[in-house]
Amino acid sequence: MKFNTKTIHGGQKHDPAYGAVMPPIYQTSTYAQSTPGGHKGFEYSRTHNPTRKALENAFASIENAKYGLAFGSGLAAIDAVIKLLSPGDEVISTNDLYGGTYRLFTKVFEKFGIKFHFIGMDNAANIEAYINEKTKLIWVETPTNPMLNIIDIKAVANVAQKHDVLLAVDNTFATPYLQQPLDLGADIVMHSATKYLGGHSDVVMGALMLNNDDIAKKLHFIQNASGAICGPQDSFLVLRGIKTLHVRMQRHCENGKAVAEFLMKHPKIENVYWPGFENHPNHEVARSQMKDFGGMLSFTTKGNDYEASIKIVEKLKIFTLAESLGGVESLSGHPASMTHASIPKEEREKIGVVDSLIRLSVGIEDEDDLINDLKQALG
Ligand code: P1T
Repeated sequence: MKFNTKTIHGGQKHDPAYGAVMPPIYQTSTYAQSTPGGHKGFEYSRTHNPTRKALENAFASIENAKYGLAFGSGLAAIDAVIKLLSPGDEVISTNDLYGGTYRLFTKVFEKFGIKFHFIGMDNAANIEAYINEKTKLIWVETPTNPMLNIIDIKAVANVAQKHDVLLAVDNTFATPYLQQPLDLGADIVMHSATKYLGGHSDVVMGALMLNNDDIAKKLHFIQNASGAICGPQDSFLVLRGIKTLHVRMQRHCENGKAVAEFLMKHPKIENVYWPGFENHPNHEVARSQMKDFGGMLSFTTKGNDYEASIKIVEKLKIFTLAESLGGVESLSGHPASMTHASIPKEEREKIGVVDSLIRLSVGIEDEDDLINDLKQALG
């Protein structure tokens, strides 16, 4: 089955009770048993729920995975992956990543004796210097949030395999429409399904997809034991969102390109970070591992003018100033004070998250309206 069919039918069966085409919302915490253990495969909704199961099957299908797991948020999904580790283990992570992931790693898990190295991974060869016998996991975001750096998944996977280290890829910005990290050698794919998979800014959810039986068993255990699951209503909404992922992504990419090219030519703009530009440092890698360049981009104003940047986000009308991304509507964000405020200023400035940086999640509205909105705000 090809991707555009999988988004609609992947892993799905019509409901056995009445043939409902859409999976019903099984709004139940528990299931009747005829005798202890005599049930129809479902006993308690933290462990399993038929609506969540339908969604997890869809998650697996769109990432070409054997297993899919749904969590109450993207961070809950990441939390489950780190719980595969033990005190003393080490993780090598990209240094440009969602602020909340950085906060989870440094403020929650360092306390439990897990060590994190945050490094630039533009060149996969950088990673080997940080690998030792305690290294258990490499954590990659690509494209990164918010600098849109591109990391060569295949090259990192080669390093991970050579040293018998797990590779997890946060595929939130790209979505499986653009890139499928498991096919490139990653062991685990993670999503903030809050973003493009849900697609309508109405749900907070996380996803993990993988092929390895043993790791899947461990993650299912953690999902049930820690209990950070999502409810059936939210499962239904994300399942519905996934059905239009391919058409939404196509438009996100078209509009993203138009906005990036407009900003690039604007006299008040200094830098535009978008992997579709030929002078983007890893443009060729993006071209080879992604189908298109996505709907996310960041930019700075001339002279790194903080005041000017704040004025722009205040004046934008169609782009709503808000946390999050990946919904049908366009959003603007100021990473330094919003999504990446939990990263110390010196650390974030090293990777380019300066005070004038604005991040855009380009939605699927009419391209002309989006450009005109930016024109008036910049004017
Ligand atoms: O918000 P949540 O569903 O828990 O997902 C966390 C997360 C993980 N990974 C990436 C790449 C993300 O962008 C996020 C969430 N990001 C935002 C809320 C944001 O505005 O960047």
